[in-house]
Amino acid sequence: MPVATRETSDARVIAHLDMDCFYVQVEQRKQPNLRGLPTAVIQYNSYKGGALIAVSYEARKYGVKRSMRGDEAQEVCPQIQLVQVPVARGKADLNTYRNAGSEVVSVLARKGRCERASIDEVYIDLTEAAEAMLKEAPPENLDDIHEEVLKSHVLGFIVEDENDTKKEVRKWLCRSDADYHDKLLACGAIIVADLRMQVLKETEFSCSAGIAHNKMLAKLASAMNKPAQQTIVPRSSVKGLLESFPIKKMKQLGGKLGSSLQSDLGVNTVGELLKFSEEKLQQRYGINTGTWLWNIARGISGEEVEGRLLPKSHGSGKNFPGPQALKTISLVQHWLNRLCEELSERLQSDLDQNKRIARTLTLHARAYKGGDSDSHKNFPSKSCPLRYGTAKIQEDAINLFQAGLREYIGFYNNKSLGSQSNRWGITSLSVAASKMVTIPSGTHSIVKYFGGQLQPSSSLKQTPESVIHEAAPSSPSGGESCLGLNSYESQLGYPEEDTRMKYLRASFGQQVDQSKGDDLTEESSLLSPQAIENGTAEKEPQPSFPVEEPRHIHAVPTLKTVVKKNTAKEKGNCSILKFFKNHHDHCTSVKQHATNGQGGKTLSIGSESNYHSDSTINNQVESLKETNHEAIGTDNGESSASHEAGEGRASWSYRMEEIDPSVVDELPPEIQLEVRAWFRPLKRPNVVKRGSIITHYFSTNKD
Ligand code: DCP
Repeated sequence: MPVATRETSDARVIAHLDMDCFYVQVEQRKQPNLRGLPTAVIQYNSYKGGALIAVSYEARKYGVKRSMRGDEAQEVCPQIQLVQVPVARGKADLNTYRNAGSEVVSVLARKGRCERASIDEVYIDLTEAAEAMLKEAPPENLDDIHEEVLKSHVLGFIVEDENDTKKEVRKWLCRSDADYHDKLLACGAIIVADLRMQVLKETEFSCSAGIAHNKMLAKLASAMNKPAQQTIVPRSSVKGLLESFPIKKMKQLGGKLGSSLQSDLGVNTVGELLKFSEEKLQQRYGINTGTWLWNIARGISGEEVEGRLLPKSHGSGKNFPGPQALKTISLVQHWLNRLCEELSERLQSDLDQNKRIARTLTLHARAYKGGDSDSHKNFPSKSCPLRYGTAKIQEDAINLFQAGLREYIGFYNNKSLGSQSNRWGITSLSVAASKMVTIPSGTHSIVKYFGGQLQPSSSLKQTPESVIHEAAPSSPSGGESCLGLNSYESQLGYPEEDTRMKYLRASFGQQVDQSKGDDLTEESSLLSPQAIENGTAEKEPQPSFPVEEPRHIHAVPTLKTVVKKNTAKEKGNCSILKFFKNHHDHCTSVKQHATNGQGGKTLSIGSESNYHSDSTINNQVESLKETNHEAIGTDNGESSASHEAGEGRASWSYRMEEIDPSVVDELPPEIQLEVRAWFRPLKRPNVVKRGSIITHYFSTNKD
C-alpha cells in the first residue's frame, strides 16, 4: 500500500538516474563490436528464439519490442544481434548486471546521498551540492556550460527559437529572476549532466535522468527523454505534467489500485484525481491511501532518498511457464536447491564484502491447481529465520514450500493428494533473503543479537507476486565476527536425521495429525516482503524441527507462538537464553568467570550436553568454522566460540568489558539486577554465588 509522506517546504533537488537498455549496454561493453548495432539480450530459454529482456535503441527503431521473442525480432529486424543472458545452474545469472549496476552507484555516490532503487536505477539527493553551487558558482556566472547540460529538456518551458534550443535552455538555466527552487534545479541539472558524463567515462554506460524537487517527479521525468538525456521538472510544470499522465503508468498504480481508480472512479490520468476531495478518496481507499492519492494528484511526495547503496534483500527465482510447470515435489526440490545455492553464494559474498547478514528467508511461488486459472494468485508466501549455509537454506526452503503447498491445496481438507482436484503445478519459484543487518561492531553481545531476533511481529498476508528483489542500508563495519549468527544457530540445533525426508513423508506419505496441522497453519507466519522491508512485520517465525514427532512437523512455528507457550508455562521466566534452552535438547548455561589471563571477566554461554552425543553443537561449531574462519578462537580479546571437545562442552565466551551494559535491559526483570552486578569492577569477585538466581535460572539441572 502506498504511504503518504508529508513534503517539507524546504527546496530539494532530487535526481533519478536510469540506465539505458541496461543489459544490452553491459553486453556491448563485453563485446564492443556490437556497439551501434541493433542488439537484444534474450533469456536462456531458446524457445522461439528466446524471450527478449532488453532491446537496444537501434533495434527499437525497427519495431523490436521487449514483448517479442527472438524469432519475431529477427522477422522485423533481420540484422538484429541476439545475445543470450549468462546462464548458471540452469537459469539466468544476473551477477554481471548487478555488478555493473554497483559500478554506476559508486560513481554517483560521490556527489550525494544515493538510493539504489533497482538493478539499474538510482535516486540521488543533490540538495546540498546544488545549494553549494548556487552559493559559490551560480549558472548565471558560468562562462561555459557544457553541451550535455544545454541538451536538457525543461518541462513547461516554451522555446521561442526552435532552431536554437540550446541557447534557449541556457537562458532558462541562467535566469537571474528565477525563483529559488528553479535556481536550485538549474544547479542540479549541471551536476547531473556532469555525473552522467562521469558515469559514461568510468563505466562506458549511458543513462538518462530526471531532476525535480521530489522522487516521484524525478522518476517520471527520467523516462520521458531516453536514451542519454535529462529532463528538468520546474514546479510550475507539475500540473501540466500530471494532467495527462496515464494513471496506470504511475508507480504503485500499475496494479489493482490503478484499475480500481479507472473502473470505480473513471480516472484515467493522474490529473483527473484532482476532482476528488481528500475525504472522498479516504472514504473509498482508506485514510493513508486516500491522502497519498490526493497528494500525487498535486505532485506532492515527501519520500526521502534513503541513503542505500546495497540491495535491501537478495532473491533468486525462476519461471516455469506452460508445459515446464513443476508438478512433483522432487522437481521443486531440484530447482529450489539450485536457487538456494545461488542465494547462499550471494549471501556469503555480501557477508564477506559488506559484513552484512540476512535474517529472514522467504519463499514465493506461483502455482495453479486443477483447472482454476485464477489459482496462481493464491500460493502463500512463507518466511522463517534464515540460517547460513547452503544445505540449511535448501532444507528450510523446501520446508517453507511444503507449508505453502499444504495451505494452497487445502491439504487438511482433502483426503488424498493424488485426487484430481489436488493436481497442482508450479509456474514460478523464488527464494529471498531479507532483513539485512550490518554486523554490529564494538559490542559482541549474544544477547544483543538475540534481541534483534525477538522483535515482535504480526502475521501479515502476502501475495506471491510481491517478490523482494533489491534493497538495505549499509555502512559496512569492518573487522567483525559473525558469532552472533552462529551462536544462534548452535542454539537452534537441528537433528542429525534427514529432517527434509521426514517432512516429505509427513506431508505426503503419512497421515497427519489434524490439530497439529492447524496449529502449524496458524504458526507459519505470512510475512509480506513489503512488511519485511518496511519493518512492519514485527515478529518473525521461528524454525523448529520435529525430532521426536516427525508426523507433526510442518513447520516453521512462529517465535510469537513459542514465546507465548513459554510465558504461559513459566510466567516471568521468558529469558532469551532459556527460550533456546527449552527448544533444544542441550541445556544452556550462563556463567560468569572472574578469569582470563588479563584479569578481565568473561561471560560464558554454552551447552553442557555430552559432546559425543551432541552432534548438533558439533555441527554448528563446524559450520561456524566453515563460515568464518577468522572469527574463531581469536586471541585478540574479541569474543570467541570455543568447542572444548575433551570436556564435552561447546560454549561462547564474552569478555564482560566488551558487552554493552544496555543489553541487560533486554533480560527478564528478575535477573537484571544480578547481571548488572557482573558489570561492576572486579574488586567484587564473588558476585556469582552458587545457586544464585541467574545460575539457577540457566542451570542444566534446574528442577
Ligand atoms: N529486465 C528484465 N526483464 C524485464 C524487464 C527488464 O530482465 N521484464 C532487465 C533488462 C533491462 C534491465 O532489467 O535491461 C533494466 O530494465 P528497464 O526497464 O530499465 O529497461 P532497459 O534499461 O532495458 O531499457 P530503458 O532504456 O527503456 O530503461
